Amino acid sequence: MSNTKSQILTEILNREPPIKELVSSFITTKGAYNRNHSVIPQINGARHFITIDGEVDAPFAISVSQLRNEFPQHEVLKEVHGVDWADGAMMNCKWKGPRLRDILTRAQLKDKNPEESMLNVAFACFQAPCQDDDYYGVSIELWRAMQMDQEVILALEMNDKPLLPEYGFPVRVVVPGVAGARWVKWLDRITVQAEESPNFYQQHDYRVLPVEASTWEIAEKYWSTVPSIQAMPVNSVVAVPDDGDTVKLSSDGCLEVKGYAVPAGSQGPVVRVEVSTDGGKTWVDAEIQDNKPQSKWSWTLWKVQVKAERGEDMTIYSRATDGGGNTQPEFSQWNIRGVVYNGYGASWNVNIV
Ligand SMILES: Nc1nc2c(c(=O)[nH]1)N[C@H]1C(S)=C(S)[C@@H](COP(=O)(O)O)O[C@H]1N2
Ligand SMILES: [Mo]
Repeated sequence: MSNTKSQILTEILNREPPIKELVSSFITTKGAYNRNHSVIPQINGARHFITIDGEVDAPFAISVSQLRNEFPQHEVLKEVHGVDWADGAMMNCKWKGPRLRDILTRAQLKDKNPEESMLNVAFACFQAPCQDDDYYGVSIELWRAMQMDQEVILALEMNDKPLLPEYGFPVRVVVPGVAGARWVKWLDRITVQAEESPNFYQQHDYRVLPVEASTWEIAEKYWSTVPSIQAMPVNSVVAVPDDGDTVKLSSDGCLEVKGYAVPAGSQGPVVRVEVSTDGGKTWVDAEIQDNKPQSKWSWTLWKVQVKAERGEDMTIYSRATDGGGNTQPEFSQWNIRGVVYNGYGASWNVNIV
């Protein structure tokens, strides 16, 4: 079975730090990965301003120190969640900065019912040309930015320290539960507008194309027919054992299996993780680790001692369910960009001796 997540997991496993290390701590202090479509700009934070404009009555520009000093600072725990999964869910981090809603409110939104608005909020970074466009731009829905419990912030800090250059210094967008592609780093401009961002990364990437879009040429006519990816689906990963590991059964015929799981959008936390060592015929509940601080956004570490048969090339599956009752399907549908795969988590080719 050619399966996007297995290929991508193979890729993850070649990265630093190894996935086993990653699941050994609840808060990731060292970034495991970094995803950019441009070089990493070096910005002088003392001179950096962002502009807020578009469908507002009082557009303004604001410095980073004003973002820190003139608005209450809000903290949220969430991993960046790349849509190609390999890029995602690799760092469970604390982010801190003003709420986007407070900044938009100061700009006096023209829409007087913004929590149910049909408008969009576009984010742009003009610091460096990107692979497929001359700047990086994406958007989210205005209602998401404005609803208090969505906790969208402009992060100035990551894990209690100023952002590092590679993570967006001096200011990046954090949209809990939403694809990492919308978390714009090195933020320059926020525009309230009717349309989604016109940028390549909103219009021609980060969308789940239908199966018929089987070549990039055919895909061209489908991009505008499907929604942009916003909230991410429930997912899980088997970290221990790894693909290709040889593991020994305990004297009572058990194997320790560990991993992590993430909820769909704002429907967390993950409430159940099941593991199967017989190809999905039978499932055993894993123990959900009670890590603090737990939030509806954060990932869940899990582990279980599960009875297993000895054998070569065994597969170990995981399946997560979140607070909204969303469960991973066995497979999720192929798409040319290979994004948002959320079929069962798996370790492949495990030798159980
Ligand atoms: N300015 C800018 N912001 C960006 C990107 C980019 O290329 N340029 N990449 C996005 C994508 S696709 C992802 S997955 C996340 C990755 O964030 P991280 O490097 O902090 O993990 O940043 C997003 N923000
Ligand atoms: Mo990404």
